[in-house]
Amino acid sequence: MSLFPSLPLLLLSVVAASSAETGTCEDVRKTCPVLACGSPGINGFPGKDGRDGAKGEKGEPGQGIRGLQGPPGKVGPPGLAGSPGLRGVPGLKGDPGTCPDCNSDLDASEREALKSELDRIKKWADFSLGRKVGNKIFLTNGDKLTFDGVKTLCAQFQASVATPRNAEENTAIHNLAKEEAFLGITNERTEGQFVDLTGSTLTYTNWNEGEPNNAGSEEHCTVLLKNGRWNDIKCSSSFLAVCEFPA
Ligand SMILES: [Ca+2]
Ligand SMILES: [Ca+2]
Repeated sequence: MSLFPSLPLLLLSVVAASSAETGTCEDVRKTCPVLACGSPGINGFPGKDGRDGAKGEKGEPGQGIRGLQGPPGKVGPPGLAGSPGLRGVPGLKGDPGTCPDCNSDLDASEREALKSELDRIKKWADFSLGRKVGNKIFLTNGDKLTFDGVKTLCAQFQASVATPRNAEENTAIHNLAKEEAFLGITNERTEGQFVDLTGSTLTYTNWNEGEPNNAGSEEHCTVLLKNGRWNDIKCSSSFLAVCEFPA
């Protein structure tokens, strides 16, 4: 008999030694007695992801604790301007102002000296040029102007066209004017109704005989004649300018 076992016996010995390692291999060996069982293989890679499923129904509101309020959002754009408010009540009366050029710093003696000087100048004017009656003084510069021209001239000196309110003032103008002179009396606004330059109805008149006659339907101004009486005349004619100033 040989010292070495036969080949079939050797294979059976190897299979018997490894038969206790796995049940699966044993099961396989039952169907194939000559198959040698090895170690289990390693796991393969995971398969690809499946397709997304259908969208589920909306869930019920949660029951958890409400979170804290977030920070304020950004400031929005400015709105449209509102309507003006009601007028406020008047403020309190302010303090008296100052006027550096008003000579308010003149003392009593200086003011008295100025007043005396002014009175003296008025007397010069009265003596040399005009005629003072009551609180008026009538002056002329000798110009002959239309009625509008006389009004403008007098206004430049804060005066008005000479307008006699009584016989004494009429005489004063007559003595001053050596020529026919315009008076501040017209019916430019309403024919037949002579008024003074403030629009007031006359309380004294001294019309010449037959006047006012509105000759040619164009006599709407008044001139003092050389006899001291009045005549209505065209305003566009030129006569002596006499102004009256407060005295
Ligand atoms: Ca007239
Ligand atoms: Ca006339």
